[in-house]
Amino acid sequence: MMTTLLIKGGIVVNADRQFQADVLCVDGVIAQIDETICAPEDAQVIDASGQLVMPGGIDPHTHMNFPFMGTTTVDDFYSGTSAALAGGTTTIIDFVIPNPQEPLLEAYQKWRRWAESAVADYSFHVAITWWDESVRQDMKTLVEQHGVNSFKHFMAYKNAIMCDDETLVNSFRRSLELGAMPTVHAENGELVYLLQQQVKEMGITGPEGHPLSRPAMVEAEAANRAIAIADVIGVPIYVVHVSCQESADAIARARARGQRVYGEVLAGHLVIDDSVYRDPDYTQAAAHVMSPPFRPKHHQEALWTGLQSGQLHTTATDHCTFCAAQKAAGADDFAKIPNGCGGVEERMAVIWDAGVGTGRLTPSEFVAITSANAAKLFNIYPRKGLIAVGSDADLVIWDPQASRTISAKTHHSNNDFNVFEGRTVTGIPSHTISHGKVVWANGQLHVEKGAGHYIKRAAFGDNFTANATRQQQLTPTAVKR
Ligand code: DUC
Ligand code: ZN
Ligand code: ZN
Ligand code: ZN
Repeated sequence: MMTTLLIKGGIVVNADRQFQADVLCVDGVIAQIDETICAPEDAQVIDASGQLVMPGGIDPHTHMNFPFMGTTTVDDFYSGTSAALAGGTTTIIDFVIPNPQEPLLEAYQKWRRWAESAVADYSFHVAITWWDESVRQDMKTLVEQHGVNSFKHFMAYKNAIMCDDETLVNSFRRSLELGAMPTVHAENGELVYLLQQQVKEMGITGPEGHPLSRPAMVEAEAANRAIAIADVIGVPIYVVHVSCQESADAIARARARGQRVYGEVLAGHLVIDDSVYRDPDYTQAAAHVMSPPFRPKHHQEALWTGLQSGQLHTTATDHCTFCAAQKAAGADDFAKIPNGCGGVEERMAVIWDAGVGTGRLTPSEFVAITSANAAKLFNIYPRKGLIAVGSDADLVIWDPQASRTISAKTHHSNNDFNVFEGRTVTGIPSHTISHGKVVWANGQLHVEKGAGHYIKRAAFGDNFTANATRQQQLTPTAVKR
């Protein structure tokens, strides 16, 4: 059946410009954008006057249904993508994370099955957690047959999913050959392990030990190392959840030398600081345990200026939800608290409120960092991340005047906690449209289990290189003797 939706009277905001226009969506695709469009027969019409019409958000970093640290996240793909849509995010890029020795393709198929309940579009980065010839082969199959164009490397989580340098080097080289973007969780896992033991020897076993074991320098070391490895190999690199000034500086320095390095910032790191770990209530403090941890306040300014200046590119959430009962596993040892916090529903409104609402960002810059840049960096632009004829009709109608107060009592995640609890945000979605269908309107979800599509992402082409001139400098010439 044809579905026709006309959005009338709003201001279309793309990353490059904004203009007043009506938007007609037919069968899941944007069919027409014009100053005035007359409603076709049978069209559903939304009056968007006084509101902004933006590309639906893309959260390039979530973990739904993730088995991690002895338990599994409370959000599966159904609840997690429902929450996403309620917050204006219409696409997530989640992670396939094989256990060491687990064949990549088996892990990938497992995650694809788990994601069949998704109500919004989704895609997968695949983590490289171990190395042998089969991994090399499976990376090719994933790129060429399954639309995976990015691989993730955890530089932390020793004795679990951590990559050593040998695996990083092998995988970065393979990524370059295949035209796939290597991404890193930058924390030195060896140092985290050492500091966890030292902090516990000092008698600190509560959640306040978590940030002490993962200071900014631990992140910066890994960010610098990953960037250097990528530079030598000649492959671009994307650093996930940049949380501190030192990592942001490492990225800016590399970019100033001409290297292609990209940085992602989490909504939580922009507005929450490390005082949460000193809350006397264990449940409150443990609920904020994620890695990298929330940082002393001054780091937030570095993240904002990175986004404003274009040195940092995307925003995400690392949505990875564990409830109070799961967080209780670390009551006697902070290192056993399952790492992760939510945010997939709150990201857009929190960043609008703290970014556009304060004058740090324009609405177009907001679209860039919440949608368009992720679409470009992961090669799904302009299908996603743009309001244009032929693009997917994944849209958010944004009411810049409306406010709401965030609470676990009203959010759509299965979690019993919300790290943004009590925060009142101005600027929220009145409608979310996924595939030309209204899936969120005036506080109500209208979702259909399994309606989300798996999004294949093509490999990058011939100009996929960290920096061609620098690679030429590295090309050796034998000395004739
Ligand atoms: N950090 C988290 O807090 N959770 C999931 C994995 C990660 O890197
Ligand atoms: Zn991570
Ligand atoms: Zn993550
Ligand atoms: Zn779709």
